[in-house]
Amino acid sequence: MDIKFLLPIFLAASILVSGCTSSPTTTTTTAPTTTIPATTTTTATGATTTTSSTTTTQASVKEFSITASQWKFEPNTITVKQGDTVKLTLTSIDVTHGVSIPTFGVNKQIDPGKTATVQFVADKKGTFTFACSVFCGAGHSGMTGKLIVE
Ligand SMILES: [Cu+2]
Repeated sequence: MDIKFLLPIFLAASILVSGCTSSPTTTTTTAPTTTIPATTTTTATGATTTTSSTTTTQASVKEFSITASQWKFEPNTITVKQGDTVKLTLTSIDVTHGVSIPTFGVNKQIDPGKTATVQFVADKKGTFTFACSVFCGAGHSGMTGKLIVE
């Protein structure tokens, strides 16, 4: 084998290698923000707003401070108007309690010495029981209150 014969091959090979490595196209692949169109499922019936009460109920924010202790809520009855945004500020003066109002998707733990807040829209009329959702002793099952939405 002659060196003159090998040289062009070597050169060609080195160009190829350098050609590949010298241009590192650093494409920073940022994840394309695929905006998934919100599938708005419109009800076939066409949303007909129900129950237009004769008295124009002014929806407002109703705030309540509730103290939880073994084994009661104080106050244990709260009354709001349908459509009101209900804001509950809950404190426990002894052990860990909780508050659960399943109809409105409320379930919050109330740690002693801490303030827990929950907010929901009382969009359904009726009398709903709220209950302690964290076992807190012998009287736990009777630790309930009433939410009246009129
Ligand atoms: Cu409890």
